Amino acid sequence: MTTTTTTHTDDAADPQVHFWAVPDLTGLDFDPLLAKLLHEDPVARIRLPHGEGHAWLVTRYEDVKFVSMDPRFSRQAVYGRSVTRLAPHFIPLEGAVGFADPPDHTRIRRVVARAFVARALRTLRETAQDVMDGLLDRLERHGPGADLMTFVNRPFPLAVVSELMGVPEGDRPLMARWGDTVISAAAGREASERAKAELSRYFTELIGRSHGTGKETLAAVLADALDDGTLEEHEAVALAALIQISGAHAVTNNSANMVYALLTHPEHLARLRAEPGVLPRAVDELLRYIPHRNAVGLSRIALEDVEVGGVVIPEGDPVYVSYLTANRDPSVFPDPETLDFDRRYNPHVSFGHGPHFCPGSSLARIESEILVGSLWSRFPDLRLAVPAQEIRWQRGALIRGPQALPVAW
Ligand code: FLV
Ligand code: FLV
Repeated sequence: MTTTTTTHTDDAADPQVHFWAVPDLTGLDFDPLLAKLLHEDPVARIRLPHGEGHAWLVTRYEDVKFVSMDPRFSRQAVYGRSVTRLAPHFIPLEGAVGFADPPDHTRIRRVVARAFVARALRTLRETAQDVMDGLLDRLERHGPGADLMTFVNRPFPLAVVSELMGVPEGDRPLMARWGDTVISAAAGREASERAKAELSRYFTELIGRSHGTGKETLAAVLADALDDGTLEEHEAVALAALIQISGAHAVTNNSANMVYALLTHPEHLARLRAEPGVLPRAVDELLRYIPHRNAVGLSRIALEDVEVGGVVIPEGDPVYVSYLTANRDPSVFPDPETLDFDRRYNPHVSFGHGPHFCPGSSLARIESEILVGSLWSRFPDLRLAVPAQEIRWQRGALIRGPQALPVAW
């Protein structure tokens, strides 16, 4: 968190570049460097543990929205560049929508938009509730002391996105393993790249056998898009991998953090129990409040000199935004450090902003509402089975979450 220098880069002598060692934080603690930058150096330069050189980090709400909207900041230009970053590898496969700019980006996104329309989501909501009811039956049979991560938070989002995609039940443990390896800074570059190659082979095969099946799975939609020439195969495969793996991994951990937040804020939990109608608003406030990830994810490259918050970012430099700090900007969110279920105006950016805005945000909200709602209607006295300080948190994570969440009722 302090400004340090290294000996082998151009930034070595530059005291203005913050070296971000990225600590393994516990609970819902907010990264102290992020908080400091938001208030003291809102357009800062940083170095992360992997990659080369420095990047800019933009932390204020309006600046974050500006950078994530403006076409002069390119995702395509990131591909193949060794931008300073948290993970030793890049998470998306080649051809992924995360690395695309318009018009390619627009073409790729349009294909999946169909999978997330209201009618499809109504069906998925019913499926998700059925899955949840089954998981809670198993939890009850196991009895108090059960780990909620094992019984609910891992299997639930995995099952829901697998139903959407058309991944058969028997293949789901593979998905979980690949997700944990790819979306991690701790598995090592080699293991992560191997898992990416395996994912790629898997989805090539799944999409390959979904041609002309008439099914409504996302794999079948992607097969159609290959047949009509909208997508190239590596784009379809990378898109499937990103939705399947990111979708399950993000909700598993974020919803576990929601459960932890409620169990450690008893007044908020009591309010939610007394007024179930508050649930959608509570989920949105939890989305704002929870520090979803460590450090920052995928950068953009400035295609020309661009002024951001009074600082000129030079052409060719990588730029990160932090949605976590944007969500805590006091000029938008009064008393931002307070979890407040009565916040009526809550334009948080937890799903990003601009063209790369999460396509699964509605599904993620549905999943979190079902998870939080069902847990306490089924187990009104649900509580941690160990003191909160004894919960262990994932290490070397990109997306933050507990290792286990032992509960009693
Ligand atoms: O999909 C992305 C993503 C998902 C997420 O849950 C957290 C993130 O930080 C990211 C990200 O940085 C880039 C993505 O493409
Ligand atoms: O956490 C990251 C991430 C998560 C994700 O679900 C998809 C992604 O593309 C990413 C990413 O690119 C960088 C991350 O740190």
